[in-house]
Amino acid sequence: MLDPREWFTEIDERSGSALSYRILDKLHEEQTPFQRIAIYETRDWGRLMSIDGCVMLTSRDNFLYHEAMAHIPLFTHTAPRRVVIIGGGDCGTLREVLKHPEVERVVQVEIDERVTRLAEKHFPELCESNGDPRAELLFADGIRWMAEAKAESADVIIVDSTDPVGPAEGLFNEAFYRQCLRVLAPGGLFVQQSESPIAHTGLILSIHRHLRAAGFPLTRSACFPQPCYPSGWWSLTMAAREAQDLTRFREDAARSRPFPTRWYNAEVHRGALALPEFLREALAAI
Ligand code: AG3
Repeated sequence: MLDPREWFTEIDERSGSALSYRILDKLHEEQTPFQRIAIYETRDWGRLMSIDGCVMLTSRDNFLYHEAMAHIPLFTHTAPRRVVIIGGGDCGTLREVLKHPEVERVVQVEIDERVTRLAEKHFPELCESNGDPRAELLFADGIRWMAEAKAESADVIIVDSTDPVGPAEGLFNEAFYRQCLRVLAPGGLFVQQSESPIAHTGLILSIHRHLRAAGFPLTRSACFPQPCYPSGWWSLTMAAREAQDLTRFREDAARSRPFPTRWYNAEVHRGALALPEFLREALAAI
């Protein structure tokens, strides 16, 4: 029997499942005013950050999630210049967004400065673009920030949050989505991490319902692998300010992108948009 202290386990009560990593060391743990953050050295997945017992990322596989969250919306938008990231404190999404040369300004609004400070220390590769003059890192409540933001001031809003419990709960409802719609400029696109297609299907459906109720005419989910999250399979959900076909994207630009990626390419983008039958049926019925 292995010493249980040598394993980090995330228990996902919602789906009645758990996920474990062999760990070598706990590098840090602290309670911030918002949440409990821990950093581990794993044996096989590099470093791992957890928040309130939930895996946020590992060094080895975070590129899947971060590339999906940045490149799918940015190649779907026809001319993404002004980007807002809500959450995203580890800066992995920010780094991918800044790879797009047409992006002129990115404002990231993270509620908990400690997430960023710990990422700078333990995941420096994710923070390597934080000094980019196009990026502004704010530490504030994203819900309040959005309510006070200027109308039509963003082309893309990316919500890179924790699960819809605790500080992130208010990022998954109609009131927040209404503010996002107001802040989006014509042609604008909203995207949110929307949990597991198989383990949290009901949540995905409710995100679509609330987005439509808030006035977004079109919504679309995409699925991608993410081994370190419950079920190993994850999703993002996009919503367009105007009725625009969200299965279309700047495919030529995606093919000739002037930056390296490890997951994203035009083919996986198209593949991620293909909905599994159970999800397609469930979404058709909302
Ligand atoms: N994204 C965290 C997604 C939610 C993970 N949920 C879980 N493990 N139960 C934020 C971190 C990546 N920037």
